[in-house]
Amino acid sequence: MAAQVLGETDIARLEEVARRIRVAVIRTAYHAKGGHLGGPLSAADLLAALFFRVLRIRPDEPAWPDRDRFVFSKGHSSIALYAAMALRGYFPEDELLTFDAPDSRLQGHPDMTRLPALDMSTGSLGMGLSAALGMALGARLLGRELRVYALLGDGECQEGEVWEAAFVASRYGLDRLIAVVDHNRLQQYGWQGATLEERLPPHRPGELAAKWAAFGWRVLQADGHDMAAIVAAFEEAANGDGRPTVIIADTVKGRGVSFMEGKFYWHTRIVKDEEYAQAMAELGEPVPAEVAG
Ligand SMILES: Cc1ncc(C[n+]2csc(CCOP(=O)(O)OP(=O)(O)O)c2C)c(N)n1
Ligand SMILES: [Mg+2]
Repeated sequence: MAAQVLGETDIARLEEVARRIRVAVIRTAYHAKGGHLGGPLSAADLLAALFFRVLRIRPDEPAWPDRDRFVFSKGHSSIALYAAMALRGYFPEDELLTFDAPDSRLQGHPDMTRLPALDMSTGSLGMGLSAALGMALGARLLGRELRVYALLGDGECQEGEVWEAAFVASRYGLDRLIAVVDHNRLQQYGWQGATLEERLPPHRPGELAAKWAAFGWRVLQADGHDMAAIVAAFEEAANGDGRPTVIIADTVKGRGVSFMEGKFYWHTRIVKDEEYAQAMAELGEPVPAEVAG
């Protein structure tokens, strides 16, 4: 596929989608009085690009057999996935406020038995790439020209099953399988660093790229908050060279809300009224009257 020219308006449109995903993440977690924040915010730009540019999908026909498949392997960040799906038209945005309620389709971790538009249930870290691998093999067997994308966390890449799937994918030369790693250098707790607030990253610098390459994958790297760079990486990834491709996206956990950025303890936390107001202001969203003052 020839690279498509991406104009400034396209980039601005995708950036606005990412901003709206972040707003929805904060609003949803605030109303649910719980939920993850750091990981959803780091993945917002990647999800905007995927759902509004990269994935060949039909929200009004979710079971379209030739759709690209998407496995959101870092399922704990489901709020951002649901926000992207709502904005793309899979279900009304208001439904986001049912997040994590017992009878909601939007469970704390994505459940495809509740929300059939999902290609996979996730939440137990490490398993998503294996499912994506199976989908890519199945598509090849059926002669379907679709691609399979899987979004993983960098902490998740400590799971052994990730590497079992990685080795099998390259052994089969599945070049329509594309993994993306949200490389925000933090996990839930991790190993303590110099101070109580600091945490060591799950991988040493450069280690993640070297590992994927050693497992036979083509490795692309991109700034995961630079929309033009993200789209360019996805376009390059679509030109298969006989190997599966991983895009290592450099991101910041909590991106977009100053007091959450780079702080491991914002992985999951209750958002207080004043924090909600500040986060909305920073995201350029009118501060809701009920918490403004
Ligand atoms: C198998 C498994 N072990 C532990 C957890 C609990 N858990 C949820 S999120 C998380 C940290 C994930 O870190 P990372 O993959 O880097 O995600 P991100 O930084 O994008 O939030 C952990 C340990 C889990 N969901 N699954
Ligand atoms: Mg991480």
